[in-house]
Order: sequence, then structure tokens, then C-alpha cells
Amino acid sequence: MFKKETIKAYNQEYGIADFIEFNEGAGGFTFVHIKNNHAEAQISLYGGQVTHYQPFGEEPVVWISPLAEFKYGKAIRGGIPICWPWFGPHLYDTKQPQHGVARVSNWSVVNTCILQDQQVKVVLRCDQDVIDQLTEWKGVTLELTIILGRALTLELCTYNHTSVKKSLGGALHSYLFVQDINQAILRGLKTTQYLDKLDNYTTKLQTDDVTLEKETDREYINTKADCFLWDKALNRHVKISKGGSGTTVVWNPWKTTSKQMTDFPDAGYLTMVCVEAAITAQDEYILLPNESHVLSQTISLI
Ligand code: TA6
Repeated sequence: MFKKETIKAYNQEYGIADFIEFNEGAGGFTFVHIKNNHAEAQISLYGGQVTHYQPFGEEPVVWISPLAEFKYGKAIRGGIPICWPWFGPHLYDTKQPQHGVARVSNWSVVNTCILQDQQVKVVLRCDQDVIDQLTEWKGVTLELTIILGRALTLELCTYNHTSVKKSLGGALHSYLFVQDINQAILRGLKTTQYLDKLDNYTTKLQTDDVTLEKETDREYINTKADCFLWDKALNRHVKISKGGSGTTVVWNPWKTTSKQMTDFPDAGYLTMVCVEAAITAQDEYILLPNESHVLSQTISLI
């Protein structure tokens, strides 16, 4: 059973004055508040999920739903959900949660430290009891390293300590804030093929930069490209780069689907878009015995 540390114990062992502080937040969850001279961020230990990222003097870069439910068993809507060890529905077991178990599990703190240029580093580990209940994943460990510097970097590291190869999936399912979706352009995917989930996963070609004018749910394949979200209304660009992933998922639920989600405002689609570093079912990574894999994403204002 996951041992729930007290806030005081966490601050004594892993807190660092002026940079890292643990506190109790929504839903009674434990949050890590991190900051430096560049930005601040917040991470929920439930889900190992970044729920806030805001460079000083700027609007938030990461979007969180004002209707997000902070309840065990439910994924927090917004921020950067950790989808692991599969993306989307489980291949055959309908009882398993969409997007895997990591985002609905408790995470514990492994290490905290300050690097050069006031970079704040936090390392979390997913509850091994939960992972071990997945027959095919027993003995595999999962850690998340979060580094807050001039950018926000997440490194999701899967360690296969077993003697059996694993078919790994997942995503860093980043919800990005935009002032007005109608004035946003996502660059970096022009001439890239994508699977259109809303059209039976038909393969299509992205002939121009991506604009969002309707419900959009696309898996851009065979791409390691950096993406650039141009928020014209805020007159800023967000750079999203990634590692360990060949697929970039772009999602905006638009009007109808927004209304169908109880933890998502009806007009929420107007101020967010998901740009995800993903390993999807068609892009699975075969993790060999005693091998590790890092899925990473770096988000920054440029
Ligand atoms: O990443 C896109 C997607 O797979 C969409 O199809 C939609 O289901 C979205 O994830 C949100 O999923 P969730 O389980 O968090 O509601």
C-alpha cells in the first residue's frame, strides 16, 4: 500500500527553501510547489502531474481545467497527464483505465536538488504496487524527472528490470494554454502524415501549418520535430520539443465534446490545445530486458 508521507516529513527531507515546498492542495492531495528566478510550477503527487507552469511576467503556459476533479481514481483534467504504459484504451482489457495507470496512481519523491542557473530538479517514482498489479508490467519501474529552468522539461523513464521484452506505450499529454484558439497556429508538422482518429484513423497529409477550427484528434506519425505554438492573441510562441517519441498527438475537443466532459468547461476548448509527445499503439517501443527508455518533452517560451 502506498505509504502517505506527511507534508512536514516531505518538507524536512526534500524541501529546499526558496525553491521547493510541499503543501496540501485540492482534494487533499500533496503538491510540490517549485520556483526559481525564471518561473514557477506545481506538481501533484497524485498522478505525478504538472498542474501549473508559469514563467514570471507571463500568462500560464500549461492549461488546467477550472472544473478538474481532484479525486482518487479520476485523472486530473489539464496540466501534463502521464499516460503510461499504454496510450488510449488498453489493447484488450476494457477494465483497465484509458491512457494507463500512471496518471491515476500515487507517486513518491525520490530526490530534489538545485542545478546550475537555479534549475530546480524533482524526481518522482510511480507507486510500484500499482505497476506490479499489471501482470505484464510487474518488475518494471517508472520515474519522472521534472526540471524547471528557463524551460520546463519532463523526462519519463521506464526501467525494464525483467528478463522479458515489453511493448511500451504512453504520452506526455500536455494541455497548453492559448488566449484564443481561433488565433493560434501550430507549426512544425507541415508535410507530416497523421492518423485522423475522428475519421477511422484514416492516414492524411498535413499540407500546411495546423490551425484549430473544429474537433481535432490527430496522431502525427514518424516525426521527431519541434513544434511551435504561435499564440497571436498573446503575441508569443511556445516551443515544444521532445525525445523518445515518434508520434505527436494534437487534440482539441471543440464545442460538442467539451460539453460532454463534466470536468471541462463548455468554452474550455477556446483556450487550450494538447500537443503530446506520444508512443501510440502503431508506434510501440519494444523495451528489451534490462533496458530503459526515456520519453521527454521540453516546453518553453521563445
Ligand atoms: O490525446 C488525445 C486523446 O486520446 C483524445 O482521444 C481524448 O480521449 C483525450 O486523449 C483525453 O482523454 P481523457 O482520457 O483524458 O479524457
